Amino acid sequence: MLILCVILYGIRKTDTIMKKILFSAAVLIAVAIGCKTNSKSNETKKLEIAFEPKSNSNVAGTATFIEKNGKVTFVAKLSGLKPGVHAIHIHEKSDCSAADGSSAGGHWNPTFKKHGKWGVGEYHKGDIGNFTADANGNGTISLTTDEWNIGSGDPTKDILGKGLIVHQGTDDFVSQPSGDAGARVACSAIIK
Ligand SMILES: [Cu+2]
Ligand SMILES: [Zn+2]
Repeated sequence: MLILCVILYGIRKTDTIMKKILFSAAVLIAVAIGCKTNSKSNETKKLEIAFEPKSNSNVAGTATFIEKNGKVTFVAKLSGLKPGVHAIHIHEKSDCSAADGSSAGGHWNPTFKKHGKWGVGEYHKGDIGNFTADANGNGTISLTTDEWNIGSGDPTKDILGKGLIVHQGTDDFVSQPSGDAGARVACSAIIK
């Protein structure tokens, strides 16, 4: 009887250990799957585009959009500008064919708001704002936002198929519909 009990106890103990091993394995597999799923949503998307001069300017430069963890970091580097403050916006079309850049259309405004300044009242999704070109005509602007993404297909966030425009003048953030920023001196299609 005692021997039988010892054997039964042994089996139970082994059973418990087996359960623990199986449970640990299940946890490990779950964590592994979780990590894999996570790494997929953390995937980085990168888009680098070049500006072409418009309105008889000599403006050149590049812009990069990097999407990571649900946010897009945008950096534009420009040269050949008139020293001073210039507006930069995302416009509604990726068509830079017109000599004056007008083919890119108006400001990208998928949420049907007024033109303005980000974070202050109403603003267009394309209202990046102003940046300053130094005495040599070089300027840089960067921002990180969760209001954009690259290629999700969500019309209120997806920047693909739009156009990036740099202006001769300054965005006053008030004038409608585009901040009275003047001629379009550079254009870049936001496409892959
Ligand atoms: Cu503009
Ligand atoms: Zn605008």
